[in-house]
Amino acid sequence: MHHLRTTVARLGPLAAAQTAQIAPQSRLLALERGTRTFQPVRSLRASVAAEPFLNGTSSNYVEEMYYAWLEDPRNVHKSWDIFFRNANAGAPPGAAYQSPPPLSGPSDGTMGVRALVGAQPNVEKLVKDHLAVQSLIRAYQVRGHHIAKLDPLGISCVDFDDAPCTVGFQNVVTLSVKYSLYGLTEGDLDKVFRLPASTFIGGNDSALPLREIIRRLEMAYCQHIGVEFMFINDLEQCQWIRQKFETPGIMQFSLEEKRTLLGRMIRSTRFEEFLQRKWSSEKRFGLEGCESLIPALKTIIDRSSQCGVESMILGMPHRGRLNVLANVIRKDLDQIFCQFDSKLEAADEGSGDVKYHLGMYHRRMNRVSDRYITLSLVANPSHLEAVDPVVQGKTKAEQFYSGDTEGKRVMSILLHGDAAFAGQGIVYETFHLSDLPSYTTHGTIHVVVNNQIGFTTDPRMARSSPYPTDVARVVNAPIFHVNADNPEAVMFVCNVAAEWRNTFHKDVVVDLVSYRRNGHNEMDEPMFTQPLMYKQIKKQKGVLQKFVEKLVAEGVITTQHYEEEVARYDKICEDAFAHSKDEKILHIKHWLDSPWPGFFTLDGQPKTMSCPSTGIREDELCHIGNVAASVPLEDFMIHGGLSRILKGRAHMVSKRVCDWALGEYMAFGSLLKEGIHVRLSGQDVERGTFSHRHHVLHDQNVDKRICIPMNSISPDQAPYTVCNSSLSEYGVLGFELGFAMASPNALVLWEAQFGDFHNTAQCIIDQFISSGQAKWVRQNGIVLLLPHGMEGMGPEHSSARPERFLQMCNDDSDVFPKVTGDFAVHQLYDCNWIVVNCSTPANYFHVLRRQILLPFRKPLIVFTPKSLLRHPEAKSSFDDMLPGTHFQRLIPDEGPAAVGPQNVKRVVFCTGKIYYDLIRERKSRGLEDAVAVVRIEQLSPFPFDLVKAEADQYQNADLVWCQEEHKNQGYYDYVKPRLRTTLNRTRPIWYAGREPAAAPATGNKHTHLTELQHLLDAAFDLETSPGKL
Ligand SMILES: Cc1ncc(C[n+]2csc(CCOP(=O)(O)OP(=O)(O)O)c2C)c(N)n1
Ligand SMILES: [Mg+2]
Repeated sequence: MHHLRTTVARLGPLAAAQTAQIAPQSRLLALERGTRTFQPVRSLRASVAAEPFLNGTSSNYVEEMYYAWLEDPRNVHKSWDIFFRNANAGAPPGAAYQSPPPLSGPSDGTMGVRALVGAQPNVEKLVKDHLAVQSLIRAYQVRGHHIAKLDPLGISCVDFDDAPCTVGFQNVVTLSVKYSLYGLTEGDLDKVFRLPASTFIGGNDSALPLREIIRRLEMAYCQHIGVEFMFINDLEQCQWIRQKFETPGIMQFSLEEKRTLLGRMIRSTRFEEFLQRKWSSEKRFGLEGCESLIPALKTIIDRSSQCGVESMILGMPHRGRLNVLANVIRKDLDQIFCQFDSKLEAADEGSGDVKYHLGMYHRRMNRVSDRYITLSLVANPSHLEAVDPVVQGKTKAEQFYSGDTEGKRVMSILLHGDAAFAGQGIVYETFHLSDLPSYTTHGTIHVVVNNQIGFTTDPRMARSSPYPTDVARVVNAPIFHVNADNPEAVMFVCNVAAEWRNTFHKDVVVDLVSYRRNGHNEMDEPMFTQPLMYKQIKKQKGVLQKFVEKLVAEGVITTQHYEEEVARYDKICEDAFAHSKDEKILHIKHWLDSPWPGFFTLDGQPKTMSCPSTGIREDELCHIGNVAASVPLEDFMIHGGLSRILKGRAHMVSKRVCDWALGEYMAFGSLLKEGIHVRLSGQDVERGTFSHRHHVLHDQNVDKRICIPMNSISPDQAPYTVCNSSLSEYGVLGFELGFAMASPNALVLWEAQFGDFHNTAQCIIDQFISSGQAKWVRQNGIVLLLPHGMEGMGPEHSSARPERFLQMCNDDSDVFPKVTGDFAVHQLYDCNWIVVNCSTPANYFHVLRRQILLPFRKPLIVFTPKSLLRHPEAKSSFDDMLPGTHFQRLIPDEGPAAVGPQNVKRVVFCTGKIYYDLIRERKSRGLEDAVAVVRIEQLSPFPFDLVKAEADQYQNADLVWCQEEHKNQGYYDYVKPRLRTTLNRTRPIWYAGREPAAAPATGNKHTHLTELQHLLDAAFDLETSPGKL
């Protein structure tokens, strides 16, 4: 409507014929631009009040008339013709937009504004009625879901008072859909009205009586399905949805479809009943009250498979998970049942996990599509919704590896609980990844098990939005609410959802409005907190029973057929139960969600227990270095500052040295050349927060023209992906973890802008990265790059919180390990993750390459530098990166102290950047003979063997641990017991560092420097021993 008004306002002086040539184009343009097209803001505020029929829902109709008139003034009623001519002639709002002229009036189009006054009432009513019908249709499309019968209990607002949050479907009902509000009367019900192009209720008819219009709209929008979609900006998408729901007779199913649906409902319902009979006191988070979830998922899978999808990756919470495993993924029932046997011993190492968290991978034939499909359910922690971005990352990776650039073959399905979907911020973060080029999975189907309760909290206290699904509106995802007590309606919306995803490749939400028959788990008493709701639930007939009665009444099945089907499935369960007793041992490996074929031996072990040298040939170093210094595209104008950086790189190559950025380039480039995909993701990683990386070059003259030299290393290299992420940590780290899960043959790195920001992704770190292998026997080689260092920048931006990562390491602080064979590799194999703080570019280069050259995968946490990126001494020679070289877990002192160890009075152990402060101070004090500085580069697993060798070498020296972090932070608590164990408590070890503190660093630069000097004084004052560790 704004378009009409502004067009009228702007083109006022033009004649209608002239306008007609211009307007259709602008209309087309608006359509083409789709969701990102916004109409210009209206400038003439005064006329809004003066032209009430141009507002709101009637705008559609008037706009249509207007466009028809623009094409040919004879297309519309004379009254409209004159109306638009007057508007174009510049009639002032108040006068021009009064009633249209009478049919009998002057009709040559030259009528003046005054002639509009005194229109005949019957014409006025005709126009108004048409407008009203348009508005009515639109009102149903926009708000029909408010009065749809979505709640199977029918009580959703019964006990909802006037709490600030108006939740519950009845509360959002608006009377505006009642025709009387539009000035229509009983007498108009049998009048025939033309239907606009924005509705499909007519089928083949272009006009219908008002009574029938309302009936059809009620059928489409106000029964057991509530369609929320009119906020979508794209007109084509809106039309598509209207067609799917409004076309008369569209919601009909064949007998076969109904019987299949019944079979699925029987499985879903009887499975829960079986578990309840056998293990009545076990938690299983049953599906009772939302049994139609199973046919819902199966419909989505069938339809998607018919559309060509071959692999589906699912993420879901506890509710109904065992049922999904049994009846959707088709995990063997005996495997599920033996999980209930607490006496079975686990065959695999690690903690394992409870049965409703485990994952699963299965390939099978889909009977409906006759095509093979792979289904995987990703294992997840208890933390609700945390798995969402992980599923998306894994899906993206599978799309990437299979060359599925449009998401036609691989897709994700995410299940949610109503309380978690509304409450957890990660849902929002995940939605915001959905349309970003390097993160999109080309549409996810979300299914919400909306049982109208979360544990003991009802929606009035759980959210501020009417629906639990409102978060999906931010990405223009259509939302299909459906009463889950109507399995046919559920199946219908699931079909539409699958078709939507496979047509537009955008997210869609199915909201299964249901209830929870039992307490939160089977042991819980729900009457404590929801007495009225549960009184109603106790009266509620089960959905299967209702459905069977309906089918019997319709003559689709007989009671006998139903009973036979039930008996057949019950027998399947009983047989599987008997079989499950034969199991002697639990294999968590049978629950693996992401197998890596060929990477391990057949029994799942690493193929070797050694790691080759991570060095590369000099010519390769030179070649990669030169690529890093070049702009491989012709006529590509880069920024002058960048030219200097590239020249600097070329200079370094000629001098056979690397700085940090070049070391990283060498690692990435060489792996790419060896066919390993490298993916670096995080905020501003393309350039690098500290402007050191510059992996994406931008043409200074052409918008969006970029060049990624890393992809020009060799013609048969693997592709390099470097992507600036959305401003999210939790979502993006979860995504990259999922990406790394899909294949062991990729180096996947997530970089935090500053290390401390990782704490907003803490759940991914705690629940997945540090403990994932122990819980789910699946390995992951993700790399976290966490800029860290006390540089006087204040409490924030300083610490990546090494203490937290170290506290979660599983190496035993009190046991000096047996040093045999390839100890370093064995130690890595046994650990839950690797934590390093490299002090040289070469060591950083090696540790990145080692990630891939190891015969197994472990997460790698790297504390990365900030000022060291440009520190003149933090450079490495090519000699340290050649074949035969490797990652150094510990770097011994190589100066005068090491030459005469017997003269050394003190050994200072340290890690990371403080090393450079220490050697500067040592030099200025002339203590190079007397003090050895030893760098522990791999903090965890702790290099017990190498630390011991160093301590043994300096028998006459006292030993100091020095760190720049506060004493209650950094590495202190981790290294202390390990140093003591290494020294077998025969020698004391002292501490030089900052005092304990609440904040990671001071905000005052001067204080920072003073603190630094104090700790250096403590490290080098050989007369006084600093405080004992
Ligand atoms: C992040 C997180 N916070 C709290 C919990 C504890 N918790 C487990 S289930 C649950 C209620 C979930 O409600 P809803 O999402 O509606 O799922 P439902 O159990 O109703 O299917 C809560 C609070 C959790 N698992 N995860
Ligand atoms: Mg719930």
